[in-house]
Amino acid sequence: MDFSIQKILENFSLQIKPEGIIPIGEGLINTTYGILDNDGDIKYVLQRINHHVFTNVDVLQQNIQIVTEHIRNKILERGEKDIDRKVLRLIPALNGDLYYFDSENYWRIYNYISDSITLNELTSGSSFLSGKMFGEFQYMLSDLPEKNIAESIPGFHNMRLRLSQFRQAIEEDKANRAVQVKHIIKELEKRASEYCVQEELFEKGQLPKRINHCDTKLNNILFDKKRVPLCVVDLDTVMPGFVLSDFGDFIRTGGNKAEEDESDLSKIKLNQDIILAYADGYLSKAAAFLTEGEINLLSYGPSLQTYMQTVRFFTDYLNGDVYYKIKHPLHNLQRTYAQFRLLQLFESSREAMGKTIYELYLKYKT
Ligand code: GN1
Ligand code: MG
Repeated sequence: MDFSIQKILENFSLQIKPEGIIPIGEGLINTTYGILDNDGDIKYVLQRINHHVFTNVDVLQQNIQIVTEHIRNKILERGEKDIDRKVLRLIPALNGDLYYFDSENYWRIYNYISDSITLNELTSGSSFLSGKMFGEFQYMLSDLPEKNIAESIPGFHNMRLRLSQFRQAIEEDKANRAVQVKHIIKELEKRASEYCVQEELFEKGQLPKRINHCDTKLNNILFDKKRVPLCVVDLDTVMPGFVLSDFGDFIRTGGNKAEEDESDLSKIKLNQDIILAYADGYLSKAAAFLTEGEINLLSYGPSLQTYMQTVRFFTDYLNGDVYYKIKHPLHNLQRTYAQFRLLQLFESSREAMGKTIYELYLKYKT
């Protein structure tokens, strides 16, 4: 094994002798490895934290510790078994910190959820269970005081902030790219005020803040081999925000028949069965704790999250690809086009979705 990795691992107390390391995961921000035992099985997950994105690693790790403990206690109270496959566990460094800093990079280790997989495609059954999973996740955190959890990225899902970053990127035009993409700028600007609805309602005192996962992508749920969800992962962005984040982002990724960065736009289509199943599962949990105002907003979730993601990929393209990992020079632009196409599809199905959501709400409301 690489000598420098070995040095890092020596700073944690592990229950195995690490025999190897392999890259895992497809995250666009952090870099993730599996640590192998002498049978070649992954036993721990090692991550290099992107500290340009998460600038306060102490706050980040503290949040994760609080959230995982809170959820662990909830699951324990219910008398469930197999707890270590249902919630992540941070392995502290030998000095007691929740990470190890090697004078250049920050590293953390989690337990590995054994026999788990991520899915690229869902069935309605697994989508329903995923909706329950994220609804339950939000519910379990709903009694955690908002002040206990800091914003690991300030204003992460704040649409107003994302738009001001977008406008700044156009103005600075660091990579000299704005002139060729004026048509997209226009399309995004046209929708700007419509998608700041949550911030506006919050200001008027009509929308609460609650703790959200803020990255409820399909690949942030681990499933067992029978496609039953086991555990919610990628807790870096768990923070106070608005309800649409967690409802919307899953549908953005799970409800799209194509990849997030699909280059053939004709392949981008909504998977209505999957979307309906997710909404059904989510509302079966969320009807009990969301306000009626939040329920009425839910149909905005998929388009709002897709709009936000379009703006973010596009902003990074204009800035010269400084945030997301890219695989080729036009990758962020390709992602922008793919997400924009998806946005248009969600926009045209929003009204029908609103009706469905309300029916589901009535079905589950007690
Ligand atoms: C990033 O690294 P990953 O894939 O978990 C991003 C999310 C985006 C996502 C787009 C901290 O998540 O907000 O939705 O890419 N995370 C951060 O796929 O910016
Ligand atoms: Mg993430």
